Amino acid sequence: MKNHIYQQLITARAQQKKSFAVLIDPDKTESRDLENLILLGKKAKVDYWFVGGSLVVSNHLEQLVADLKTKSDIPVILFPGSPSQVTPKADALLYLSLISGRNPELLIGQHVLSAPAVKQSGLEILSTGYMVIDGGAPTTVSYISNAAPIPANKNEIALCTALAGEMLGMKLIYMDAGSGAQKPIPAEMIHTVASQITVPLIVGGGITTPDKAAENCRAGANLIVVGNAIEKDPGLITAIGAAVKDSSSL
Ligand code: 1GP
Repeated sequence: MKNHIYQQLITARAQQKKSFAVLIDPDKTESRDLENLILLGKKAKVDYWFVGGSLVVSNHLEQLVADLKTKSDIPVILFPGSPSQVTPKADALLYLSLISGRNPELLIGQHVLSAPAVKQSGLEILSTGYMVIDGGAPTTVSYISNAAPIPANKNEIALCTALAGEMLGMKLIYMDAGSGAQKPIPAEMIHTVASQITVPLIVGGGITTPDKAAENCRAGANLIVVGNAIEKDPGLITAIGAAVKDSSSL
């Protein structure tokens, strides 16, 4: 089984290098915007493209992944809201189990149904303990998942959830306030979790400024994900990318 990207993440964590992923929602990206995004992403040394969304209505996910693969050499990691968002054209798949929720379908049910197709895809599988943190207002992920997010001030719940995920064998923990969250995850919660787990920590949701990205890195995030803010202002890739890289080895 491939584990190239996981090795990269582990090495970066060991060397205290911070990574930056740009989330591209297939529903919100036209091909002319994509050219510009790719250009900016290459210049900013973006580490990964994440592709997916809680709800993808269009059917051009595959084409989007194919375009990213031909026009850039930045690895493409699928961040699927459902099994229909799996394509072998990508490099890896965040195999998400919603461990902050109590919806059995998103903990294991969908995985059972899609396991043969996922295995056949040949993608690098990154088992991920996915934790949704309250971002101040309902987001698509909190609504679609039909599962309560972890309250933003309950650091101990976040910690115990992440520890349980790690001990169950998950290779990554992803703390997400949800796309377009009003409030990103508090640095204190990130620090509480990051200081106790030993697997790479992904943090996203509602990050709109380079300062917030840097603060999250200092708090212990290993990989920062930004989607919405870059959709609105693609130029932010440069500043956020620099802030993340500058936070390495701090
Ligand atoms: C959402 O973590 C990602 O799942 C990114 O969130 O779109 O708010 O940056 P934003």
